Amino acid sequence: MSSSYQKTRTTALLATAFSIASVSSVVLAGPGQPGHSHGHSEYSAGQPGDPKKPARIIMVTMRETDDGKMIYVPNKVAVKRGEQIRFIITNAGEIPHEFTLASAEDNLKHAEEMKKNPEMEHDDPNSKTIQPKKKAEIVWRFSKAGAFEFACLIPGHREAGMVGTVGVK
Ligand SMILES: [Cu+2]
Repeated sequence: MSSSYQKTRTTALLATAFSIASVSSVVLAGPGQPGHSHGHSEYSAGQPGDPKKPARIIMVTMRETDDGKMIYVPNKVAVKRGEQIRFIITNAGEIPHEFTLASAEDNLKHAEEMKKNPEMEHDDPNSKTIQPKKKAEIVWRFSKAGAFEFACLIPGHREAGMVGTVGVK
């Protein structure tokens, strides 16, 4: 009798402790992700995708050219609103490059910040720095219609041609 009472009591205490723990972890986690080093709380080009859901694959290659340009191939992508894309990005060049998916306005602001900190590397849901001969993936849901872009914000690279457009209809 008394051991059965004891067991019930322990279970109730554990349940209470568990619910307190889960409530406080929700509070601690807060509303957004801290992820981005420049304090953006939202992404301008849609939202991070869900790797478990279907996605159309788009392969993008980055490289330098013999005449001094830096390019993405392709540099133009068309997407349907709501579509999820898995970008598989290869750096086929000789130097590091990045792929940052955002509005042109955000990318230009971000590029200004990178001039102060050119060695900055990105590993965010919408932005990857990729070393020569390496690959990275971005799974992205284009939840908003509009014109967006992917660009390399390493100083001088966007100006050398490293910008591509994404049209979302
Ligand atoms: Cu670059």
